[in-house]
Amino acid sequence: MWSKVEMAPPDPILGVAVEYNKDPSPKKVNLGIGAYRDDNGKPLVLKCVREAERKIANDESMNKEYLPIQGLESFLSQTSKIIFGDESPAIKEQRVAVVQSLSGTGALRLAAEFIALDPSWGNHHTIFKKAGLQTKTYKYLSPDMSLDFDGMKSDVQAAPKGSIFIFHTIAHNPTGVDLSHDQWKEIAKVCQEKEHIIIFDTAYQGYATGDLESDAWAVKYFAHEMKMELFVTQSYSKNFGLYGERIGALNVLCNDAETAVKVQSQLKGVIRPMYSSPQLHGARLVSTVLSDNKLKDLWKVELKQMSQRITEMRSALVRELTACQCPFPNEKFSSWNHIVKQIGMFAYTGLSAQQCAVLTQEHHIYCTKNGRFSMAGVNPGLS
Ligand code: PLP
Ligand code: TYF
Repeated sequence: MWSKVEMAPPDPILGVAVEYNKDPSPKKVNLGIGAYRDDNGKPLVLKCVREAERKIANDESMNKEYLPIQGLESFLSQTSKIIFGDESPAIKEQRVAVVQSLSGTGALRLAAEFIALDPSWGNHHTIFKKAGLQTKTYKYLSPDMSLDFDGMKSDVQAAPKGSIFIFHTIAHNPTGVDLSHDQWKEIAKVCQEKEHIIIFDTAYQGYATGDLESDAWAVKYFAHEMKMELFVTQSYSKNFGLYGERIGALNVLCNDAETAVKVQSQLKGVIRPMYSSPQLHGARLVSTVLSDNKLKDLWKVELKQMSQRITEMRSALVRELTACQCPFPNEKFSSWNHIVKQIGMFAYTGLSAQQCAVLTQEHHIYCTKNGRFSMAGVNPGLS
């Protein structure tokens, strides 16, 4: 019955790890997946997470009952504050409908399902359908690796009224190129005029500046200054190092508290037939850390350490490439400095798929074919 099923292509990012694992060379380096590694190239479990796990393990009152559909209440109340800020008027006015999700990917999927389902957004539903459920891209990066702001803005402007835009809150993957505050302001104005629906995808909060507050600037500007209704997805994979726990959230910012209650009820309707209720452990870990000031401070210190190490590795890589007079990816480049200017977890090197293949075949360096290096995979032991 299933013999005619064709082989699905490997995931372009996760497939790199499969190839890496097959390579017997002791020199091999994995710059594929965006997952933090320490100075020795090893995965890192944060101290605050270990401490939270000990607390949970020793607490006999913590059972393993099912969570409610929307998730762990103590997690939900904390997670919105992380992105909108402790003093957020939107939270105080109870205008945020929030549900726990299977990390950032799950949150995005919930947002898409909600948009497709909500009858009051029939027009957007039609747009999705008319487009054959296809997505379109907007201009973002210039060939010289700077932001193509004019291109982006004109695409946002030219899109049909009420289009759905996904923006990366901070530390754009894969380019490492973000908008300035002034550029965000211009984009926000256009989005408001065109009544676009914005989904802020937040997978790297804390990884750009090392500071949670400043990394959430764009979301807070759209929410509090522009007073726009928004979707905000959150992932705790990177900034808590909780990759396998699959913990995240979807926040839907509404104009009033009454709407937020109705929206959350609809989100529960999306969740129930998909996976019934979310997982407990990751939510408990995050909420244990966030509700204990000592652990929360430790988290912030550890997050800063991770982001700083990556920044240092950017400089070190450029230093080494420059010292050995490594040729640039192509004639459009006159230095490797774009790697230092980029922020977040990745370096978008400008290397072609062919050049990446040479790196892998001749030097056992594994990266995605678009020339993206996960900078967390770089460490001082490699030079
Ligand atoms: N969005 C972006 C831009 C990402 O890079 C990632 C991966 O980290 C995600 C969302 C979601 O990842 P996860 O499902 O592991 O939280
Ligand atoms: O871009 C990355 O490396 C991260 C991790 O299917 C990731 O976002 C990669 C592939 C994937 C899910 C997450």
